[in-house]
Amino acid sequence: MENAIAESDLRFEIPGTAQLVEGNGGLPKVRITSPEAAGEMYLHGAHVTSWKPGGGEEVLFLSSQARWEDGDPIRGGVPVCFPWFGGKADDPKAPAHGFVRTKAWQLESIVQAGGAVTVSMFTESNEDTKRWWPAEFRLVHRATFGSELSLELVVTNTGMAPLRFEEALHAYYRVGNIKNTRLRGLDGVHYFDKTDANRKKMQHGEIVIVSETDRVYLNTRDAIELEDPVLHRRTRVTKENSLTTVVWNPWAQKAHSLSDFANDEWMQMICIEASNVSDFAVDLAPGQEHTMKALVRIASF
Ligand code: TA6
Repeated sequence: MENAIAESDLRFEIPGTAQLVEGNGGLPKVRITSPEAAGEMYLHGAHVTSWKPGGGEEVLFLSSQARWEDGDPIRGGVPVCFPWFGGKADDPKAPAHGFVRTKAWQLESIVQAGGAVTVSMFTESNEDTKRWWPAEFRLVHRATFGSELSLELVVTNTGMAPLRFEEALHAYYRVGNIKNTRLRGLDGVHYFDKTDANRKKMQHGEIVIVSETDRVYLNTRDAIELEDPVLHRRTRVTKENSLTTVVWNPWAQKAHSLSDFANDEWMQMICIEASNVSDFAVDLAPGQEHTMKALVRIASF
């Protein structure tokens, strides 16, 4: 069965620290229990679904209604969007956010360094991917679970032709109550408002979520800080090689329309997505490699 734990992957396990176990829906996952953090990453979509620094509170939001099936994305955690973001411009039938979040990846390595553990998974172009996208590529998602969460997305053009792609680490953060959160770091940045015909607007001051919010902030490398007075924590996301930041909360009505999302869960999450989308898609020459990185830190107050 494609989604069973591969015997050959057991060699990557680190006794007492990194186990390959059967997760929801029977999908295999790597479970991390290290001195610095606990965490989980599914081979399905190379999807990080849990990070608890210092064995403390969960930082990522995961829907109670998430689907755990080959061919479906997992609602919550960190879906990997590639090689396009949202709908595919020239093919309305193509899966939203690309095709790598809905399929099984392969385990490349599990490495412990001090109290942190790095799990690397990869996927490559094949006959299936070429049905949607002709390029030859290799994609690695490297997640380091420690007192910080580090996520690296490495794209290699393994073909003879140049390629262009969009990418996003579509992270869902758990919040106490979305109405009380504040988001800083995007003041003065232009964005496309997907709730208003993609009109181009400018952010003034901090972001307060008061309705459905779906924005692509443009040409920004800045760190983003999420302040949550209910959970008494600040979540700081710094980025490398990422020129767009997507901010999303479906609010009530959109939440109702999502079959893998409970009706009231919109109050408990916000997506902050290190990305390269829209006008900031990445061009890669044959043989070239591109690494986008997001680093997440938590501070209590
Ligand atoms: O990242 C924001 C967004 O592009 C929204 O437009 C919304 O559709 C969200 O992603 C979730 O997309 P999904 O395909 O996972 O339902």
